[in-house]
Amino acid sequence: MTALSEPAARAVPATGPVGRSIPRPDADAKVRGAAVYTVDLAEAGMLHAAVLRAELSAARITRLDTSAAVGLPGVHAVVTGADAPALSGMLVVKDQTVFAIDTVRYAGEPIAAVAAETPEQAAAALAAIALELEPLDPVVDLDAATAPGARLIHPGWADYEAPAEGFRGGNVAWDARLEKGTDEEWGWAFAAAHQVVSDEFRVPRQHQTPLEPHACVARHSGGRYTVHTSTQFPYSIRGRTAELLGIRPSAIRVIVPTVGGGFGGKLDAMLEPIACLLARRSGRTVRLVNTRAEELATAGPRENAVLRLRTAVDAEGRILAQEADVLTDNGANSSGETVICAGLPALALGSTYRIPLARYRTRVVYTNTPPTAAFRGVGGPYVVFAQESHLDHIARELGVDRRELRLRNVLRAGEAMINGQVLDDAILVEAMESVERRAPWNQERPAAPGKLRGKAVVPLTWLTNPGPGEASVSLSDDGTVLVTTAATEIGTGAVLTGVRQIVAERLGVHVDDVLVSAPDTDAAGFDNGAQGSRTTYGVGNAAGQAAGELREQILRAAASMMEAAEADLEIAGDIVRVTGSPGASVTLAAVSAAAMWSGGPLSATGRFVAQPPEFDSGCLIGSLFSTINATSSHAHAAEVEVDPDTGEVTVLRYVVAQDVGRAVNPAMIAGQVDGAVAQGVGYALYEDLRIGPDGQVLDQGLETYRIPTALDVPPIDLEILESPLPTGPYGAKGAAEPPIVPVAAVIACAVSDAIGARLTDLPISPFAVLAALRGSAGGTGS
Ligand code: SMO
Repeated sequence: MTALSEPAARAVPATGPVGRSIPRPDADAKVRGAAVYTVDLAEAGMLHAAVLRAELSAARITRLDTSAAVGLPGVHAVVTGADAPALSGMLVVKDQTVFAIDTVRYAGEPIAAVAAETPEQAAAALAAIALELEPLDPVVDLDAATAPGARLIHPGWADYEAPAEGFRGGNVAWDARLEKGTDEEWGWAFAAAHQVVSDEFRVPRQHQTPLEPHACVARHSGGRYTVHTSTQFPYSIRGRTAELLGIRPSAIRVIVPTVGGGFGGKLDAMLEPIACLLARRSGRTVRLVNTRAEELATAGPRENAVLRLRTAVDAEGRILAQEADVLTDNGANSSGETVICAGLPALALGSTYRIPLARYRTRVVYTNTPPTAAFRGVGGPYVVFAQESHLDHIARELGVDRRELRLRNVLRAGEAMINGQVLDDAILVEAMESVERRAPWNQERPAAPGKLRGKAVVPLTWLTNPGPGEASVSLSDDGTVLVTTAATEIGTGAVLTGVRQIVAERLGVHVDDVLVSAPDTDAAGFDNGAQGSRTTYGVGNAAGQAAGELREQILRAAASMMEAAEADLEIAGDIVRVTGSPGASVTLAAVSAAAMWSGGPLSATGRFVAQPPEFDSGCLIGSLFSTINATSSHAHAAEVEVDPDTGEVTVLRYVVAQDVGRAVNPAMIAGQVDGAVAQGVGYALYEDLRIGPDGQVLDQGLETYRIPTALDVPPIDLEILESPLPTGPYGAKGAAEPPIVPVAAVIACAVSDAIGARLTDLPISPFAVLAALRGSAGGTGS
């Protein structure tokens, strides 16, 4: 629930809440440590669960005997793969079971789980489980996994159910292609090209590292499960847990307490099926929380990838044709979003620049490593890193100014993106100009003695998740308004400020008088989750539509009470009054009471799903991601300083122009841009979730997995641009996800400019900088 309303009537604000930086109502409790997260939940008789995880990344299970563990003091339940044989997958290939059955496919894979009265008893029970593994040769590297004759990680891949059919086979879990242009056109473009430039890029895994790890508390009673969990997407938890347990989704109720961060990493069921199995077996409430080591080793990070680009350009640097071969790492199964996102690299490569001919192929590859999953921007940050570094390479080869090269190729409003979809509201050039006003490209700022300076600017088109959702709005007996939705506030403010502001604006009530229910799948209908910046946009649309209907109901009821015409009435704060005649009014509380006993309580439900734009479906093969919904335009610029003796990179200046359609709450948007740039700086310079040669995650804590701190992030100079989206609430588009997407690209290009050498791998560690400096005696110059 949001802040409680005050009982007294207050002055009506002169303008509505949309566009104002109202403070978030959850801030005080979060700052003081009073907010209750899933990790804080406790109840009498609650058991503590622990998971036995594989230490090898590839093995046959030759012995699994839990009998000694079952009899230990305080142990109430032990479960294994025999208790949960069903296959599931994140919407596509169903290749995952709760526990490894017969075969281990990644280090960290659950093999058994226990629930006991104390964590110590649970640990003792794990130690008493007899497990014997016969090692197999791990397949860890993407190129090795796709080489002819590679050992198959899922020999039975052909038998897996895949609700959407596409190309797959062997260690390729999914293969998505985009092909634009005939063989003849293709041959002509390469023959006519002034130059053909090729590059290969490699990026590691990046972990979302939410402060609150994955955590859940489950109980089973009356034939149903209730799960409190830290998630971005309660209906995903409900559906996937049910599939893994082989039961109906309606047998599971998911409730979401305060969430301590998600960043894409909390879209999937992970611990919930295990906790549910233990709750049913024990008849008790069961708590299961990841340790930080488990979080890093098993909670799906952004996938590592290899990208190979080859581009034909004319003498002025205009792109004639481009080829991309992208390998992304699914890890051992398809429990995360990596397969669904197989179509994304093609769209990300071709939604910012004019690319007349393209052959893009992305293969999502099985390896004996932990499954990968969504992280803010999904594949975008590495695709854009590769494309932008490649464009810089082209500019240097041709001797064309790097900013000018981008302006020559960047899409204008009305032009089509790579999938044939018209980019109708693009303001990419305006975004570049916004950045230019604040950080002029030709303004030379000298480096400190002994240091090297570099700069870069990158435009970007990004999307808003189009997924469905509904929200209900009701008028309470005291005249306040309750929004009931399964949409989840994961810390962005989208629910607690954005959606509330939209509802308050639509109704004409005080934003403080709009309360929002906590997500509960027994109370609210489907919502597609806090992903792809969809909450303010999609949930805002659904809740705004409901608020519009509720407004009509309120005015109708008030009109009959006041014997006035509905058209003459308006809602103003906590009253309904005759427009222009302040004396004649009734309170919303009185309207609620009167309506209650005549027509019944006042409430309405709104719903939204984006209608797909027209696009050229003929160019896509096996893509589950075919259109680019509710596009927004961006430009980022960075200036860096490099110490050539130590390889250290300092980001001196960071400038952002971001089109949000309409800024519903500018302060919340600025917060999202700050956070996204910080995560992008981490991805560019520090973060590398290291996988050893045998497939084990080497980083077991935040001592070695280096995320940025306040000292690493420069001040961010943001200009919010508004190119209103006709189908967005008050014109709003998604705002929270996109600002991470170009960060690694712009920093990498700036470092490359500073040192006069190309960089092809992330992160740009001091070692990488020194190696590039040494390898480039004479340099390519900038
Ligand atoms: S990776 Mo996100 O939560 O769309």
